[in-house]
Amino acid sequence: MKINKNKLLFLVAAFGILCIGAILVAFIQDDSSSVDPLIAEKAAGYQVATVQVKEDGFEPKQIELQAGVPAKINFKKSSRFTCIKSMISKDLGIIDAPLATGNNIVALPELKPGTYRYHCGMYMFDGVITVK
Ligand SMILES: [Cu+2]
Repeated sequence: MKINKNKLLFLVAAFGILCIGAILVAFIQDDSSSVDPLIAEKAAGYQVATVQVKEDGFEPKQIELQAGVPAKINFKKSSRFTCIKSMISKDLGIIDAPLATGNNIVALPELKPGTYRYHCGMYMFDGVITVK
């Protein structure tokens, strides 16, 4: 009887340690994704923009870029509760850029003025890039 009680205590303690470990790992991951990777890209001469990937689509839905300057866009997914797993743009020649939780940098070449559309892999949500 006594051994069983000890075993139970050990299991409870082991489970508790695992839980704390999982929480710590989640915090560390959040911390690393909170550093803005676009600071370095901007310093390297790119024009930069951030688009949030949310439960209800891309935000902002429209961004503006300057013509003739290569761009880096961070499709930042802060929430795991979104069905958006990739982005596609016929206009930009992007076949299927995967969007994972955290930062997703999509590189764009020098663009001509115009309107470029993109959407999620399931054609549920869309966004617009206006180049001037
Ligand atoms: Cu979807």
